[in-house]
Amino acid sequence: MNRVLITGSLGQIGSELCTFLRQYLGSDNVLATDIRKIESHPVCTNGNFKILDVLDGDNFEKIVEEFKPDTLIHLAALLSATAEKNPQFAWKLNIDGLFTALEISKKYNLKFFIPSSIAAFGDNTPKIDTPQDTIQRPSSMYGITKVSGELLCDYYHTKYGVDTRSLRLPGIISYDTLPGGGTTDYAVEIFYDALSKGLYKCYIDENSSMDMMYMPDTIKAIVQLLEAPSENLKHRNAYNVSAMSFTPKQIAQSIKKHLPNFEIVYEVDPIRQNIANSWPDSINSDCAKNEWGFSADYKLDEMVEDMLAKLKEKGIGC
Ligand code: AKB
Repeated sequence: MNRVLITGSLGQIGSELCTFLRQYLGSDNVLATDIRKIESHPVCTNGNFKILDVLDGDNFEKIVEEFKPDTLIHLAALLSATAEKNPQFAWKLNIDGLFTALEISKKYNLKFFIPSSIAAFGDNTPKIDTPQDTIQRPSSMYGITKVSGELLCDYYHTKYGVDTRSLRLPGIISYDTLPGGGTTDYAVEIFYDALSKGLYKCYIDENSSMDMMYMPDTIKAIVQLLEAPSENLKHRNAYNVSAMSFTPKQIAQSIKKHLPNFEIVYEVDPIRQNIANSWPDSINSDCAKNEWGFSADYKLDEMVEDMLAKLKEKGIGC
């Protein structure tokens, strides 16, 4: 990976991955793209940036021809809660967009990364210590696009030799850019409301356990996977990765250690709760560990301490 084009760069993962890769590879070697431009955003001002709708294949190809990347990181997608509200468009963006990106990767011989998700599992998947290879019958449209995406990436690898790689990401917790439209977003929102209001109304039931990972571990995992020797990757599309698994009640308890007056109340949203109920409680990341050395540095308490410190530095709650 020497020269990277990123789609969906203004999203939660894209914005931080872009900043990291500009430092890691040199700013000239990263092209950030997104469907919109935010004039004052560091992703748009601190390096190469272009507007790209991934459904516009001609423009996508033109941008690749001009920039000549060797790697495509494809992050443009709808997340689970938004996808459930607009399933037709979710299919179009998540699958047609992926198809276009894979066709371009085939034509220009690009290494390819796309996030899959814990959403690729469903009700009849083993919920605890979910294995790498297991039943995948998701019930959400987002999950359906993620399983289809895994299969498409496998197809392009075995049939055309495209170097596709993917991670089944859990909920990602970060302090830079807010997530948008996911089921696990509560685990980020809770920090903002804890600091600014001392109270969080949680839309997920207090005892619903889901896998999560802090952004520094997420960036590390994406880069490590992209740099792993191809021959080591037996489960390319996609690897289970998780750093911690907790319930709203458990994260609230951890936040209370720093903010003793913090209160959490529950107003469960049935759409997002249904999605959460269909996902695993905790997934097994052993294949990622064994095949390319995945490891995560942050568990719940370390993540909470760092999040609160970083958000205070940003002036949240002051
Ligand atoms: C979501 O909640 O939709 C995402 C995910 C787990 O893929 N954060």
